[in-house]
Amino acid sequence: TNGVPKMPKPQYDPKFTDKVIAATGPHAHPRLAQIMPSLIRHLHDFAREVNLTVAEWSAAVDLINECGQMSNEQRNETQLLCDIVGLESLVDEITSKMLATSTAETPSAILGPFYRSDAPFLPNGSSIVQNLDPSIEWYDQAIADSAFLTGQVLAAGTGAPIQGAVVDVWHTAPNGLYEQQDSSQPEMNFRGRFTTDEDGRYSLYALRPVPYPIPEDGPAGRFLKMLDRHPHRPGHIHFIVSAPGYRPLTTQLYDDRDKYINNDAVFAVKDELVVTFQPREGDSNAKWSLEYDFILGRE
Ligand code: MBD
Ligand code: FE
Repeated sequence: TNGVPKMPKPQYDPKFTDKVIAATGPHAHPRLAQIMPSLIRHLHDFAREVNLTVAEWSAAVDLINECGQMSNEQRNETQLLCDIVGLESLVDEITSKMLATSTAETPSAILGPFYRSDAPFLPNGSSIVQNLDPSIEWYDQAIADSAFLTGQVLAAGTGAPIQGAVVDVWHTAPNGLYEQQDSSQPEMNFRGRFTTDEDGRYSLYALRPVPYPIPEDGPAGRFLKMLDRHPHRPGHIHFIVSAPGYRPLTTQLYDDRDKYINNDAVFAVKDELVVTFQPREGDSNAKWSLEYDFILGRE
């Protein structure tokens, strides 16, 4: 194809990779000693397979450096770079398969780059939608998508409700922006932590989520464009559900109305996490409702 170099197959020193692997010392960190031979072998095989040039390797180093430079506690660009090559989803899947104690557990999904660990604790039945006002450009959509979310946090195996579990939830505004990406939103908008009652139940008002493009204003987005890929994620609501004695569950729920449900730019959708919002009658605060139980595995 045009502009792409042909691939001659030079001969390389067959002992080079073994020499690099053998440089690891006897007192190396044990897990690193276990995994580095594989990483080195795959990296070297990859570089030889594609005849990676110094210019290309250097461009990759620049890309990763640029990701690191623009990362902070509110946005993790290196993580986003991993997301678009499916690495965060793959690692999440490996981890949950390694640690699951029961097939009943709610499947996990990736954290993503926009989590904030210090969302406010709010009472059950309150709203994570702050200062909704008709002057906001997406006001009408927020009303049309207003949703009541409820469900129980349950123990895998016994199905017992877990009292005092924390449901940490976050999603974007109808403009597709998380509050820290959008100076017009109040601090911590669409974020909150809810503590389950004696029936293990949480409840809150939120919005049906909208599809949105992952940020294209940084190196990860530039890379996506170079791959001729779209940036869209299906509408999703993030959750971290935690309780003492149980493994914390990081997951996302996806709205089945979404056209990107089978075409997620970061490859995080799982069938069990796709939900159907139901029309809600007799509640002036919500046009839709969703009931979803989270099932946690033992630590
Ligand atoms: C997101 O909002 C997100 O949830 C993930 C996983 C990646 C990029 C943006
Ligand atoms: Fe997200």
